Amino acid sequence: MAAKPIVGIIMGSDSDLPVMEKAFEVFDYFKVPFEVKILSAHRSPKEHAEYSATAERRGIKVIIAAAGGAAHLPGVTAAHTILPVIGIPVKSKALNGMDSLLSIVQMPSGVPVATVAIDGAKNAALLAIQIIALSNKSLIQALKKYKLKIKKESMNKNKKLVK
Ligand code: RP5
Repeated sequence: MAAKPIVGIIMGSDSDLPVMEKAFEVFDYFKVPFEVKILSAHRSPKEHAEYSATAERRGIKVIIAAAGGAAHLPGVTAAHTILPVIGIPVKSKALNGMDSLLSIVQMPSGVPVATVAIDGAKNAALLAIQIIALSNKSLIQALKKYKLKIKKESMNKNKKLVK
């Protein structure tokens, strides 16, 4: 039987999926079970509200919400839950994602959304894992190993570049 998801990943449209693949890879690497839903705060508002409001009692620990343009999805999600919400601004055609970024990062005081870079799905997943690791010793060890791995990779690459 598949493990119960502890991370909820939502996005406003299936057009966000290619950006989100990077997050799926990170969760697979750390063996963190996650679920993925396409839910829009303006196209399917009732379904989105229901999902956000019930996530905590279903065992979800962190929600990642990706959206582009007038990207209200992460903020509206945070309005419905006490879970930490990480917003990913998806690069938009008209404004290159600056609209998405500002819509997500400029949440009014009292309803926070942690915001990563435009198309920053990998960092969103790592941040979610770091939050979950606070109460999960094996994830702490896995994160320490991961830090060492990226340090080694970076040093090896730099050795080849600099004499
Ligand atoms: C947002 O509008 C989605 O998150 C997506 O980034 C953007 C464009 O959606 P589509 O027109 O591609 O469905 O709701």
